[in-house]
Amino acid sequence: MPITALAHPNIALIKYWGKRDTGRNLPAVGSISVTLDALYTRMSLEIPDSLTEDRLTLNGQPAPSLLPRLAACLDSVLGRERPRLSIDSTSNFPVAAGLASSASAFAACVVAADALDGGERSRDVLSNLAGRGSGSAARSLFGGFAELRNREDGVEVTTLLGPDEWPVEVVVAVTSEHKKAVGSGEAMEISRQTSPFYQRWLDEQEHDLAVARDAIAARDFAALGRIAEHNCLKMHSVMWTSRPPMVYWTSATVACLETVRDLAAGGVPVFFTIDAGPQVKALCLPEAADRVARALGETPGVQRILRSKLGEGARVLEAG
Ligand code: 2P0
Repeated sequence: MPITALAHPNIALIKYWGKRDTGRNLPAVGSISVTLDALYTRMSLEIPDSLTEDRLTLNGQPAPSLLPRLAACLDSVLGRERPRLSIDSTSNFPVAAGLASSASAFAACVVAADALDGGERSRDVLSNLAGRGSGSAARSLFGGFAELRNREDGVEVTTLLGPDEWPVEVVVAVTSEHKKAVGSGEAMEISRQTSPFYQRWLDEQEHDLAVARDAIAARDFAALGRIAEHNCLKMHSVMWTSRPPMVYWTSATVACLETVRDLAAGGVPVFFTIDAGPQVKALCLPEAADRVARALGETPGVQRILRSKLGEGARVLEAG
């Protein structure tokens, strides 16, 4: 019988960009994110009788190119002598297009692998294992507002507020479903090595984290929006000033920013964030969500709108 885990992607409000240790995939800075409820990756693991190699299907199609990273993640949980596995992964949103698909995939992977092995590991251990697969995945073990902090030997993620404690909503304007040209991991390394703003980015992160942490504790939406937009634009400034430059934005991305700014100028509680892709994520208070979704849906270049409340951390769906 397969074991299935479900994990949601998360969207960083205070971003992770850059690694302090590429070998162990440790982030250079802490980060704060929200875990989404409506988007998910569901991953099933099974030990078939006579399999000599791992096998991966993604949304029903064979996906051998994605197998090495997932196999390494499975090795990190189950050991290299583990049995060969049949892995079936399904996501209900575009993969590798700046929607944090690696976060939900690796979070689901470690939770399913742990369950296959008895389910004894703590959330802290699983979060560190997920982070080795993909830095942002460490945060998807936790729901609501989550903060990742560096500690000497790894990372430590905590829940700042659970999903029901401050029910903000996320409206995603999907402007392109194409896979991005440069993956985040490679792009971060280019930024670390070449952007003249990289050190300043590192130096200011503790300040941004503290401001966001306080805003979340006080449920001060406007203050959270100001620091999140600033942090996002600072990260993109680092990307733009890398050599070669990494510009993930399109004209539709810019149009969405204008839409969000116009709404905010009219008193609507909304702010934007953008990750390593052209999609714009608007965070808003629940009473504004219909209006924000409509305005973004009417913005030129927007292909579709995804809406989500905040969700729970990664979990096993069915065992045994
Ligand atoms: C984040 N991003 O904090 C930032 C903001 C994208 C922009 O974490 O190399 O897939 O696998 O550790 O986690 C995307 O990078 O990178 C990411 P790896 P990951 O959400």
